[in-house]
Amino acid sequence: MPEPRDGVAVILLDHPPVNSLDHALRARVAAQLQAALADPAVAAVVIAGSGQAFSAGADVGEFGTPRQQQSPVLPELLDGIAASAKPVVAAIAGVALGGGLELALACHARVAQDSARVGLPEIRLGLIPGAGGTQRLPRLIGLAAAHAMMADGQPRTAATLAQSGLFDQVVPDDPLPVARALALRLARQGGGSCQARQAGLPAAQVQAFVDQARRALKPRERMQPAYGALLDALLATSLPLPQGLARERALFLSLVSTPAAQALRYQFKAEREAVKLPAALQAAPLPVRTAAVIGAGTMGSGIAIALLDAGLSVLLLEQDEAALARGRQAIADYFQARAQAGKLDQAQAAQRQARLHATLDWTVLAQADLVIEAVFEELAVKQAVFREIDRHARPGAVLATNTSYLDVDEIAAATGRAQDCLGLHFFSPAHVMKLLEVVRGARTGKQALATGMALGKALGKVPVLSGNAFGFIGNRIYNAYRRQCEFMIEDGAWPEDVDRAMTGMGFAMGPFAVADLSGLDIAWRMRRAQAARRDPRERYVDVLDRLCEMGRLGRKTQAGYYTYDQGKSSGQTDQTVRQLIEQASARRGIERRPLAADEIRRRALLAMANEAALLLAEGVAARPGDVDVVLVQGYGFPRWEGGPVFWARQQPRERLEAELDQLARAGGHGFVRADLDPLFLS
Ligand code: 3H9
Repeated sequence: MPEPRDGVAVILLDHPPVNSLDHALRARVAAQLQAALADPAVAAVVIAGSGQAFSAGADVGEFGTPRQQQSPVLPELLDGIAASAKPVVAAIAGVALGGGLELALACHARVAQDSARVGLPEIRLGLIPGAGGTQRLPRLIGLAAAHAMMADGQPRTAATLAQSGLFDQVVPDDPLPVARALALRLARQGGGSCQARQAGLPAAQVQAFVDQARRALKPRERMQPAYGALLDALLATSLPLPQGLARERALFLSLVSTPAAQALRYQFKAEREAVKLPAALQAAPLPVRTAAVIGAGTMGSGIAIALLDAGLSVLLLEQDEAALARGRQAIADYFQARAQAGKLDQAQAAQRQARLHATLDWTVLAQADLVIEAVFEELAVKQAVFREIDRHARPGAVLATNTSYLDVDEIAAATGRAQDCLGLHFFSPAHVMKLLEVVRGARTGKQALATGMALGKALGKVPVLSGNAFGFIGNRIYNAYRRQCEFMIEDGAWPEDVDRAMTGMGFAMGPFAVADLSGLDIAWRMRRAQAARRDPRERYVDVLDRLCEMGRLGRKTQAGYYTYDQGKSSGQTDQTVRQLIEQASARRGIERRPLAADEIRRRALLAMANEAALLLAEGVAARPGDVDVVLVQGYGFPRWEGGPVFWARQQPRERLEAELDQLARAGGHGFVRADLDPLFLS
């Protein structure tokens, strides 16, 4: 610890990259605090971060290991700070998350830079704050505001919390000098304000709040133990602080090893691994300041918005003035709505729009560092666009096709520079959805690939590398899943049984409700295109085709697998559909039998895991975790279940193999049974 200046000792949290509070850092802080308390020259202490963070909280890698329990554990360290006879002030810049914010809460006072981002994101790891957050935060900012921060887990800027009571001061610049001055002032006044926050909150008020919040829990929150535990912890705020802290600790420890917490920690790591290219493919990305988007439809406009939001200049190209005007208007409407909702100020909205240049003139492509084609999903159309791009784009520019299924190599072949071409599969709405599949063609160069991944990160997305295979990672798995669900309705389940089973495990929607929402005609068109190549021995469920032939194209025609009342989004069972399904079963000679929810889920998950193993064996997915990240980020797979690979790894291997054999028999000809080994590697 440096010599105290003016009687203030500064304890610097110094554990790059984010000052996570692992055992070594906890021990260092405890030792420095002890030294400061023992030093008569020290009147007060300031704890500050270094680098980009105050602290990102407990070390996620330590969870479930003995080091997490090694003294000083975080609550022990924070008790020491709170009980300190000399005032301790937190100087917060950068992020203060989880245990990092709890450390600040245990201090006698807090000074934050207005841009600091603070939050208690433990719920996103299947936990509750375990070092005082559930007890100290409500005492400072009130139950409702504290609950909101802990239940959504999202960081907030100190500026937005300036009036909340969380901070003693919010300052525009470096908080350290202000924190020093405050610490000295507190020392002169004879201590901090911690003692005032020992008492419990009014019991009746706490009970009423918790009862109401429990009633308001959403179904997906009820499936995760941390949400209920958070309310149990809040109930304890009516107790004196030491008892409340003990209750919180017990609840926290009961959550650490739950399947949900393990799955969420796995997702945390898998997500951070997925965004990095495997070592053999790494290269320095090219700088991208100006991007061109070709096609101003829903997808193109969404991509343009994502690029503008990330600070890039965007050239938006279309074939005709009317289409261009529609795209330009959609983008303007979006920024207007954001400004009206208070998410952007008018100046920011205007700035973002000013970086958009919408034009019919293809020669502007020469200004672009990166071109993203987002036109109609048809090979010949995309190839024609790529030929044109090849004529105008500057040498070395990265050329991307936004496609969900098409062959990136065939599109790249329309240019004379396949090394600069790759696929960027955005998900709709492109400015909202986090997933971005970055598709590596046979001749995609490392630099183009690295640029695609870096762009994804710059857009705030989770970019995942995929090989160039029909449907890439996500749609390949989703198709296998949907196909299995079709088998199940032919075997005896109804669409609503399947949908209910999947939403019952936390999927946002079931596969048949999704199909109705996206429109059955998309799949129908693809099925017809593939019909000539389909092996007649393959098990093929034709219910969707029959529905389409009847004009039942999904929600847009108020009828698909379900029927929909005008303006309603939830569908109803339809006897016509049941008859169609019964006829399909009869044609295949299947005696229908009811399928229990558990069987439906296992078959669906097994089909996904089987396809994941195939994708890994084929090298389409680079790492098992990548598959799970794709399913969670892009396909509504419940994050707290980890993903299909994570699920498979939790199953006894013998049971998995036996059930997969059954699945292969039920799938019949054309079902490719995978060797499951790739799921269990690394
Ligand atoms: C907790 O605090 C429990 C307590 O209540 C009770 C305890 C008793 N630990 O995301 P990035 C690593 S629970 C370990 O790529 P960004 C991360 O793995 C904790 N490592 O950067 C990555 O490493 P690598 C509550 C962590 O700038 C590197 O830092 N806290 C931790 O996009 C950069 O991360 C949270 O949940 C950690 N806590 O975002 C905070 N955090 O380079 C979670 C990060 O080897 N973290 N790393 O892949 C975040 O939200 C973001 O990482 C952050 C930076 C905003 C900090």
